[in-house]
Amino acid sequence: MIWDKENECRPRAEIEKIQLERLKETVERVYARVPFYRQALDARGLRPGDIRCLEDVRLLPFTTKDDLRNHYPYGLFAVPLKEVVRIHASSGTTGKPTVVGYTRRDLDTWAEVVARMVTEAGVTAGDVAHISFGYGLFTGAFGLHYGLERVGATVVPASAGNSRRQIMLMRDFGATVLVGTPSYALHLAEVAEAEGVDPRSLNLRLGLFGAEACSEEMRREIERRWGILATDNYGLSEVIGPGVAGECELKNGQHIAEDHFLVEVIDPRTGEPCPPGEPGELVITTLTKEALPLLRYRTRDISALMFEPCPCGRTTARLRKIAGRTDDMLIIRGVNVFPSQVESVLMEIEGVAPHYQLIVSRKGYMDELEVKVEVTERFFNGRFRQLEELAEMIEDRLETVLQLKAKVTLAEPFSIERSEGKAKRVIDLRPK
Ligand code: DLL
Repeated sequence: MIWDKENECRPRAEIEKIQLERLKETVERVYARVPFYRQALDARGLRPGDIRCLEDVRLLPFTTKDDLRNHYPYGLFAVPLKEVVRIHASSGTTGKPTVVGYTRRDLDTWAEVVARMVTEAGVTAGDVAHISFGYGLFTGAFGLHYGLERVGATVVPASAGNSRRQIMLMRDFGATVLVGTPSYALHLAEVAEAEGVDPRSLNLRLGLFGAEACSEEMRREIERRWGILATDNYGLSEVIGPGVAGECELKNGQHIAEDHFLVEVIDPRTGEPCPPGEPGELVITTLTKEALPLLRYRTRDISALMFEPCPCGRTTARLRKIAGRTDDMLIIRGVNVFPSQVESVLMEIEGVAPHYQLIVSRKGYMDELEVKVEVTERFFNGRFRQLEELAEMIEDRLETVLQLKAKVTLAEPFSIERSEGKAKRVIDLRPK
């Protein structure tokens, strides 16, 4: 099923024509209404009329999370607060959150792009969708909620927390779709098993997972434990929330809502565009947002664009699975390490559970990486020598992939803290 054939299946040339029209409108709008952008364009000697083709987007200034923070809370809004009907915010790692606003039309757009995305994954009006994202300032729950309602699914706004109750509700209400973070989905499977409930015995057939990175191996584990099809979807609050891009049932890249978002891929060091298909930092310009239009927002997420036609019939460009963020990239003894690389190694090893942490510390002048990973119950009850061998084997494999020696610590089952939202995988103890 395709939710909005007209907008999802246009020939490439038409998509680009619409993007250009909307880009011009957006630049005019922010120049007239947002002093920050007027100054930034003036400083470059640019006028809105200078944008003549899509490539001209490169003339425009970038926007960063710091710009939003420096104009906390409403300084980049392009409409008076009277026209804003909803506020969300994303928690920063430090200090104040990043605040985003929506007009009535923005909320309508949001529900539309999420409706497309959930239909892509296979949701229909016949589904019962259990939302285990936390309701609140985070965009995940409300974003999925209104999109799922729009397609006519029966929405259960369970919110996060109280995992045993979640299992009961899913079972009693006959949930067919689970919405949440991939790490929480795994935790819920664990809780179900501990309660003596086989996750596969529930009615669940589909998972809509997003808001954090999830390796292919982790996805397979979720699919196996729950007996479902697990799809990945991507978004960020600054741009709208969930609904920017999502996988169809073929799980072959995430279709971008290109009539609403213009996505570029740049080299994060130089700011120059990457050659087509090459990975780099995603930079997103909103094309239809009213309350908070953003020019060239630096997402810090690393991915690549895919333009090959998808057999599902949609013609939109797709995002390759997010490989990590430019800022969760750890540099350890000069080596770039993404938590996702470690995850891929761990998930291939029998005897370890998909719960792990990367602990980075410094001894003298040397950075050290410790990978703490839980072993499964069966292994834990085994012989000491067997555990030692397991740790050594993981160390070897990590070294091959990371080109770096890491110390592996095996932890008891269930000893690493579970998260109900985004998992915290990295503990960096190095002095700043
Ligand atoms: O996480 C929006 C969202 C909610 C997306 C629910 C999908 C589902 P923020 O809290 O602002 O918004 O965090 C955005 O989360 O820049 C990525 O680093 C990361 N992220 C989001 N989706 C994915 C994904 C929401 N599918 C930040 N894969 C983004 C990997 C993701 N990382």
